[in-house]
Amino acid sequence: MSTVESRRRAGLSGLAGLLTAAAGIAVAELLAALTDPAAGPAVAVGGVLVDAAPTPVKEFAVRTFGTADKPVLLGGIAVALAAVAVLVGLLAARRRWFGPGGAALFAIAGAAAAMSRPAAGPAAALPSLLGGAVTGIVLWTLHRPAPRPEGFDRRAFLRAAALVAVAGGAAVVTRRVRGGAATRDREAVRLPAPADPAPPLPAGQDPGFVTANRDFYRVDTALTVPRVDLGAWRLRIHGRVERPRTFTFAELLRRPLVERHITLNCVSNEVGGPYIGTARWLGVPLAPLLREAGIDPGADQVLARSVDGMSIGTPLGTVLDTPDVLLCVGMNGEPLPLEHGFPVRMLTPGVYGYAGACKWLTELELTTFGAVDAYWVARGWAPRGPVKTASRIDRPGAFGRVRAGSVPVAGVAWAQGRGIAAVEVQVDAEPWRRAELLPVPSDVTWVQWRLTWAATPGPHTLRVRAADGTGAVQPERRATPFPDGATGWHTVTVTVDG
Ligand SMILES: Nc1nc2c(c(=O)[nH]1)N[C@H]1C(S)=C(S)[C@@H](COP(=O)(O)O)O[C@H]1N2
Ligand SMILES: [Mo]
Repeated sequence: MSTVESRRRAGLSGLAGLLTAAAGIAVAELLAALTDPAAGPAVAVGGVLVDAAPTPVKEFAVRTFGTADKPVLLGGIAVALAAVAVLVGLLAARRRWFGPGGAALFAIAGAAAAMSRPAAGPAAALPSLLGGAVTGIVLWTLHRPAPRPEGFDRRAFLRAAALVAVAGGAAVVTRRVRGGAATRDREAVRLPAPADPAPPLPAGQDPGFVTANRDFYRVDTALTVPRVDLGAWRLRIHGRVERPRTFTFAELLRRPLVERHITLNCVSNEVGGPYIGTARWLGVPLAPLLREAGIDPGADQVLARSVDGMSIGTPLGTVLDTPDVLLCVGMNGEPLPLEHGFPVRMLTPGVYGYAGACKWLTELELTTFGAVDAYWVARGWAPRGPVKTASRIDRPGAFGRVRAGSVPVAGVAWAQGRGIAAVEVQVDAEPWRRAELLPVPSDVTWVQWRLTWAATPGPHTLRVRAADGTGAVQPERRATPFPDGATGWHTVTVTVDG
């Protein structure tokens, strides 16, 4: 055989590996879309990797890719899978058994991943096993020993290509249709008026005080947004309570609802980072619900669990003593967006999201910190996550250019629960200057601040620091987010043109 010919055959064998793997995955994803979307091999393997990733890797992913971390991970899996599929194709051309053998290994890995996912039963293995069988059988028939001019069965090749197109297309359509059901459920929700509406925002605020839902940051481990079937959804309160209870969504909506402006932020936010937002939340106060269930005095942790297997533990004392710890059903006048936890999420003012804001909530278990480590705590983050006092310069932007003269400097500062007493800004080595604080509705929101700077030409460095309601000034010392939140003064460098 000529070199050209053997190269051509190797190319075709590699392509056959790729194509048959794609056919298998398409069939697996179609079966998953029809039965249990979480059992699809791509999302299941991705989910296992997310949960298994060491904390520094997760931190790196959130820091580097932000909300795009999920597409980046899924893309990485696809590239790795493609490389192995090509390899299996090449090996199968030499030894026919390598095809089904390689496919079986993949099927087992996908099945194991799917079965290990939260709320998965043995049936979760089926999509991967079926997909593996398809890949194995097609590879086997492709490499029929009968000599053919192309080196393998051309008709089987075309059939595999057709299978990829049909099954893949059907899987995408099925997912869309099923996903659409959650969207329709959400659109059909009519939120009752709050029994206790949010106090009106004081006059004189900047428009950016409330973050629009579409601009609100998103941080979670869910590779695909959980789509909850509202009719089947229940919230269970159990554990160390005298009277365990279960609520439907309609039952929750019948309770008196409270509406508040509350700022939520992520422990992974770097100094100056974007993972913070303020919304007008509508929800059921949690403390009375727990009291009605009869709290066992031995409990000290409220462990929230979600449909996607997340667990988030909040100190029981914080839940009982903080006003307005809510089971949220509404965000800025709408039902919760799917990405932000539809139908119900928890919100604990003054506590970072990882320790107080479980999305897609299904369960609240009263337990102890001694008995259960929640998801992030098991990964080394602090068990309790009180928000640290912080501040950020939003204008001028980092490395921005401004014209000499009067330059507006503005930003936000937050210390939910303690409130912000003062914000100061320093230009280069000049004395610190007090910023003006815009009015706020309560001490659980961020505070907008501003001052005017007489900017002179040249490069300048601006720094900001805040003092909370107790008078404590945020520490200058830089700390990374892990394990209990970043510290340090946000600093930006700007160039002033003459
Ligand atoms: N189910 C679930 N809830 C979750 C998370 C998650 O990964 N899964 N992440 C938490 C974290 S770390 C934060 S900061 C907030 C972010 O809420 P948002 O995405 O609505 O802004 O959700 C919290 N609730
Ligand atoms: Mo977070």
